[in-house]
Amino acid sequence: MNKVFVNQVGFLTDSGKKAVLNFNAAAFDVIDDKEKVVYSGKVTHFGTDDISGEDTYVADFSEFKTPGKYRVVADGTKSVSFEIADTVYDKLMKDMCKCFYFLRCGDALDPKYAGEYYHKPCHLSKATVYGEDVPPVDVSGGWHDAGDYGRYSTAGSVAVAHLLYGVRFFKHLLDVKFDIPPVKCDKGELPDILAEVKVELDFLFKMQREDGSVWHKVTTFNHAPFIMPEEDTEELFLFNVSSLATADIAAVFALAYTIYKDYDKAYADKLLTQSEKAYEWLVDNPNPLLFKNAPGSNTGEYGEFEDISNRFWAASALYEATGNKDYLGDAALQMERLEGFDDVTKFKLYQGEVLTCLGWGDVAGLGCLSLLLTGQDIKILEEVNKKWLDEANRLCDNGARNGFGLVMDKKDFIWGSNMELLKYLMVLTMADRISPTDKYKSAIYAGIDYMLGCNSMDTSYVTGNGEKAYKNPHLRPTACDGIDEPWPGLVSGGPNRGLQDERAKEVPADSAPMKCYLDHIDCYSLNEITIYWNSPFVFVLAGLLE
Ligand code: G3I
Ligand code: 9MR
Ligand code: ZN
Repeated sequence: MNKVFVNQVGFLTDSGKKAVLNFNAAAFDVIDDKEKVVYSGKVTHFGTDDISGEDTYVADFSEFKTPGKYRVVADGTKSVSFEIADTVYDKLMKDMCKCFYFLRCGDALDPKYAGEYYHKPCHLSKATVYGEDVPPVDVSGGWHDAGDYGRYSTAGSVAVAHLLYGVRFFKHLLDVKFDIPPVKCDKGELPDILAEVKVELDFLFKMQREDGSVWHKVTTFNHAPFIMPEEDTEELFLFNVSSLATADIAAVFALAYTIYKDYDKAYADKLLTQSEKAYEWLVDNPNPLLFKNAPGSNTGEYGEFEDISNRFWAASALYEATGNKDYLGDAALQMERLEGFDDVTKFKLYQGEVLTCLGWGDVAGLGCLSLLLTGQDIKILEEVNKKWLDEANRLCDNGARNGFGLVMDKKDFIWGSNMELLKYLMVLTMADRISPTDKYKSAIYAGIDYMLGCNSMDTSYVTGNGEKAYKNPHLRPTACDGIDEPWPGLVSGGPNRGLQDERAKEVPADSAPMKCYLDHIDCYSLNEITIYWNSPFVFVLAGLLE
């Protein structure tokens, strides 16, 4: 079927603008909402590739800059409508940030802020410490991780990190208002983004034990069925301490300290104290304490193969926060260890340069963001700059291999592929700060276009944003709140060649990577949502709007 794929939200006036056609057309027009032709151009044949499953033709209208509502039309086939405006992403940003509020656990969501998506208080009972004969612990609060109701220390830390690095690099994030309950601070009220992040930080404090170490997760023994959060009253368990979780919170508390100190001195001091406490535990416990699910338990594992990248992140973040050279020495040491592994693929969960990995499973890239924040002339930064630019160039080479200009490789279409892309866009965003070039900018535009509908599924992967936005996230409240539409701003995991759930088997096995997707609520391996899939998009969009 003939299709015109386009970013369904739209474009900034000055950004690159294109639609991708899966058929040949002599020419294309951009028409306004009264069907008047406002721009015409010729399409360029790109051809086939190994990710999209389409023979593509590109319609570029970057030079058209007049704000308004438009469609692209070619040989009678019309795209969905989209907008050109400098405010075009305002709603998207607000929606994506507000999702964290909707995912809050513990105290009820207030109908005043949550509207019809309100739910009652949940998961307030104390949690049993698995395998230990000690009194149960209050770890209420934070955000539900995803479509499930688990709360996981590493995943939570990484989501917070994307948001807070976003704040550090792109100050205007502090001005985004998304209608959540106000929180007082020394200076009056916290900016919304900091008020929301504080909810998760407060929870992470509770996940830290007296000795500084951190429980890996708190969940029921097995995933709840499709019920509202307040109906999920099964026993909660705190599962084992891991050095992964301990290092990640050491890092994220140090990062948070650098921001909250300008708003709430006492809170910031507590962040730094607890960060250092976690770090001391790591120093006293140099051997990796990884994580495996307890036998028979099926909630998220978030297993990693090494904790070097986590220790590197912690040391880098603490160095940036305190200026203490001991941490810099540790960071350099961990970086050396990380690069010294002879078989990198054995322990890496993602494709690409390990020092640029920014997901829950490989966090060395987050450490590099802290080093980049120092802006200092330090030796390891040379290495970081080089690795980040090399990676950005590798990504641009990928982008040149398909008509969508998408920087992804076939191998990136794994569970949560949209995060693989968003991580790459974070790398390109930083590369463009280190060494600005149009090549990086075009790759970022192409990635955002892909997320918002310019892909061979013709689907926007953010709910409520785009005429053909997906509507059926694997998300328990959405599955059972009786409301037709999910709340807006949820980023889907996206296409996954692994097709790792029962329903996903309905996708033809020979589908192109970009088409290994189904907008079905059962599809947790293709269409779940998580806090750490929303958070990198907030970072990338903040960078774009800077
Ligand atoms: O590392 C390998 C890579 O070498 C290989 O090429 C590729 C192809 O299969 O797979 C890579 O591993 C994948 C791994 O994630 C790393 O990204 C696995 O296939 C994939 O199954 C695994 O998926 C994770 C999934 O849990 C299952 O463990 C997702 O990343 C992770 O986001 C997801 O997290 C869940 C939580 O457990 C529970 N809460 C919801 C959340 C989102 O679905
Ligand atoms: O809903 C769960 C989702 O959040 C997880 O990502 C996924 C993998 O851990 O598991 C989902 O829960 C399924 C469970 O694992 C097996 N029974 C069906 C559940 C979904 O309805
Ligand atoms: Zn809850």
